[in-house]
Amino acid sequence: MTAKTVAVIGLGYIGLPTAAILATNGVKVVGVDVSDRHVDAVNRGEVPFVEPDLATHVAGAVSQGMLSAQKETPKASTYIVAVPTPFKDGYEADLSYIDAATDAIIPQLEGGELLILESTSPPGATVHMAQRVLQARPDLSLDGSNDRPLVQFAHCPERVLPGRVMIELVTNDRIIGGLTPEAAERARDLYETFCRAELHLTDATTAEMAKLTENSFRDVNIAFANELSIIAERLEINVFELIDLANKHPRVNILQPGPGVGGHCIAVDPWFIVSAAPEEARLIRTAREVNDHKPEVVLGKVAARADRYKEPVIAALGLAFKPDIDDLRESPALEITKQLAQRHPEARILAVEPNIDELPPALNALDNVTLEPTAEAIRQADIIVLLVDHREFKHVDRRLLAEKALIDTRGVWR
Ligand code: SAJ
Repeated sequence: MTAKTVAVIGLGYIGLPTAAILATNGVKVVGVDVSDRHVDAVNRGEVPFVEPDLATHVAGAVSQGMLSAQKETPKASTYIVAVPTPFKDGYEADLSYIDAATDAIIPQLEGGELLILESTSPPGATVHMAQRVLQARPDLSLDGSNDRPLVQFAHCPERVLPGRVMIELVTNDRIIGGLTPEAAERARDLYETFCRAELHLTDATTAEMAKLTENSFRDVNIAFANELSIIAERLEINVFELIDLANKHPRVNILQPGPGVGGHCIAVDPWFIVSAAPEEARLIRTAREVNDHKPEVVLGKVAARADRYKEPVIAALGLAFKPDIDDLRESPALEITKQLAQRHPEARILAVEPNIDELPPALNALDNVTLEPTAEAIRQADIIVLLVDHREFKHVDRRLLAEKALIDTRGVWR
């Protein structure tokens, strides 16, 4: 076994940056991924997706021989598992990727290894991983008892914001939850090689819940803002002004309403808490429901305007799940645009997304949707629905909006 090799399982949005930053800080890293595209890209010193500064780290680490990638799980002293944890029907977490990664590690274990779960996980996932290993390998133990060699487990959730990953990996505090205190200390020694902020040690289940709690806090706060937007509509006042004013209070900090909550974290993670404690997690569940209902509210507002035209031209500004990125995953803006096209076959839908070059398959299959530049869509539209607060939309000449029916879900043009 290579004494100090770290194997990072999953070379995606979290695994690859973590592998690269360890490697550029003197740790020998082998990255593992099921995708040939990811493995080949990394071995060429390239990055298979966009993230500022990541390419420089990967290229440097590969050229110095500190980082390589392969499809097989190698022997290593530490394993970091950073694979997806989506949810299944009924919002229960799907641990099949974690299980598959664990099953590939099991035959490589010789005793003395540390397994770190980084994937956002439901409470109990690290214990589940340890049980899976120990069931398959009764020759190993968590505490070295009965002369059985030790295998250690920790959960160290990532908390980095896409677009700022290489900065936040270094500057964000980290939570490290060990199944034993020794496992947490050993994981801390590894993360200390690149993390300059504080490392907080706890148990694994608290660490799992801390990550879910952070994203649920944000989801509940956004749900509050979204509910206020619906109340404000009824009262015929401007919700963005309302929130600005309430936030002048020193102890009030309300987030912004929008067309719904997207992405693969905040719209997913709260369900892991609900699924773990369905009776108790009432507020967290309601927040999810409020945010998931918001696209329907926006569609209702557009329908009320569209009914006044025989063949309305509707510009949908923005498809991404948040501003100034090209990520369309779980995007309410994309879903609203698709629903507009399906529910209003008589309408022409002009989709605008400055960060992509072609329509995604979900829209390309529809006859009445085209991808248009911002100015052209605004020029042609009867109705404009602003769905994402991209920089480009903030700078639109307001005179071009006169005489158009406007639905500004982000308060960009108020
Ligand atoms: N949103 C609003 N109103 C707001 C803020 C956000 O409607 O005031 C919407 C956005 O438009 C977007 C969604 O929420 O659709 C999520 O965006 P986000 O910027 O809040 O969060 P993510 O999903 O990009 O990243 C989050 C971060 N978590 C927190 O800020 C607590 C990040 O630090 C985590 O690492 C990431 O989830 C993750 O991987 O879990």
